[in-house]
Amino acid sequence: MSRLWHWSRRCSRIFTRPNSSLASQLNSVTDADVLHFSKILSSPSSVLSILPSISTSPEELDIYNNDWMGKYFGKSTTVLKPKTTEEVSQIVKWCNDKRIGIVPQGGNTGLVGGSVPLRDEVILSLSNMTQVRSFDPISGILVTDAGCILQSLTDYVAPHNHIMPLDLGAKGSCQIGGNVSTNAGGLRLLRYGSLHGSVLGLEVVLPDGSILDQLTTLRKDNTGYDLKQLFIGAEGTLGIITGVSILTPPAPQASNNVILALPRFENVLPLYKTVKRQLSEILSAFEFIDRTAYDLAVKHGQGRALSEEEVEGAECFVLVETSGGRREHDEEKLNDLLESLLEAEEPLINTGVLAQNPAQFSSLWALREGVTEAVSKEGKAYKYDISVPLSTFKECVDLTRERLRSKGLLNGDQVKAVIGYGHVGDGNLHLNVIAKAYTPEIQDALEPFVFELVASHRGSVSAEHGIGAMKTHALHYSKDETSIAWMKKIKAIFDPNGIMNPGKVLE
Ligand code: FAD
Ligand code: 2HG
Ligand code: ZN
Repeated sequence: MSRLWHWSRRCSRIFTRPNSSLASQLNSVTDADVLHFSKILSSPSSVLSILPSISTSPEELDIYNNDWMGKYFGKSTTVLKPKTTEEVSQIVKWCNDKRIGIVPQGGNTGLVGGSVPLRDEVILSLSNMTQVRSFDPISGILVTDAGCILQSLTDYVAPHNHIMPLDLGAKGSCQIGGNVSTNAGGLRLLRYGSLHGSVLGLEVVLPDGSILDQLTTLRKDNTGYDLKQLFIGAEGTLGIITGVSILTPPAPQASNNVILALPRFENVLPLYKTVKRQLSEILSAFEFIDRTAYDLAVKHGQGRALSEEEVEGAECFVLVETSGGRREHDEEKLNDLLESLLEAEEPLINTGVLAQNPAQFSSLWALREGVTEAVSKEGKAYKYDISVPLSTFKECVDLTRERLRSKGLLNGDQVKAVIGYGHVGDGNLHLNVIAKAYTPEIQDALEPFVFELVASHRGSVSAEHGIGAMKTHALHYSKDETSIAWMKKIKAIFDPNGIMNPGKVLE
């Protein structure tokens, strides 16, 4: 507990508080509320509370109150883990009547402080809602509880030769409801598009406790407004997603990948153009890692490290994945690509290392997916998840580094490294500043600097991780006044009492 107050005094911008007038009118959970929740929930282990009637130890609540990065934290006294939509509905109805704030929580892997309370809101964890409701192996449509972990769904559909339309480094912990609520992008977006396309239906408990049943399995349904789209990416501010209907694509017959070492960042764009042209329909991912990010991943033991010779003179790396229908055909295309790249008069790459077997395939991916983990082992990360023109990726990283240098912060004692990596195919750069600790000086050097930089390119301050608690004050850099005003009206219609994830997304 002392850490929380220590931080709240020293660094108020990180310990964000909900500041809307509605949020300040919300009530704390009382012991009478906890007794009521215990009656709603079928299993006694579904209620964790430090209040007298349950007396859970405060340490047991730590994992729910603290986020994945160790950056955001709340002081919730009570965590509820319902097993059914009906239980969720009854909890929400009670909270709405009593004006108690609710934070929906999935796998708590979010990177913008959206999944933990800002004060003492109730945490409603979906982790006990883990039933697959149906799967149609012909259409590939999966209907599932929102609390299912992404990896377990991938394992569930695999024997039917299907895959989930999204994949991300947090797949072992994040839940499908969390993925939908953040409109997670990840490593397959280039091929399978965003969740706005692959989610067919949702079941949502609305802030008054009513259940919106839009859990359709129809591919086509043009009957009026498509309400489910509002909840995709709403970060739990409009309701609690309890069920998801999602289209799973057939597993590709053949997948391959290659890591390419580039002498200069400037080669990334022409390389992307060449790769798209030559691989055309079998290209499924084109991911970028700068040299510092690569070195960090290797330092912290993520994935397959290239030999010293292979990385010599490389300024950055690109991971290319192919997914297609016939192995020989795809391998031939990939080999032709590599040959032409290496034999070009002015080669865009220094070298390319092709996975030779499934273990190497996974290991190359682990290197890319492992950057976030490596960053967290190296220090405390300030994460900017931005959409900017591809040609400006390096400039954004370099200008941020220079900014920190000019403030005298780029030294091992404060900022350790500034790195860039991300999804080139989606125009999404992950700009990470790795510090020894979160401090107000670094925060002030970075913001609004980074947001202004993004706005100068007409980019987005959140390409895929969302707004959460981190960027409520920065929404206007990417959305105009009219858009924000309409978002607020929509929030007020669904949640007039402001109980759903207060202080997140909208100020
Ligand atoms: P949580 O973190 O628990 O919650 C996230 C938000 O959704 C919160 O606002 C929460 O209130 C809300 N929420 C959760 N469940 C529900 C629900 N059922 N109903 C309503 N609201 C809900 N993100 C990407 O987009 N692409 C990536 O490639 C990617 N890679 C990552 C790699 C690592 C190692 C880590 C740690 C994170 C990564 N993320 C990535 C971020 C994060 O994993 C995603 O945002 C993920 O979708 C969050 O899912 P979750 O279940 O952990 O949700
Ligand atoms: C990724 O693409 C994730 O690896 C995480 O979106 C990015 O940690 C980050 O900044
Ligand atoms: Zn990402």
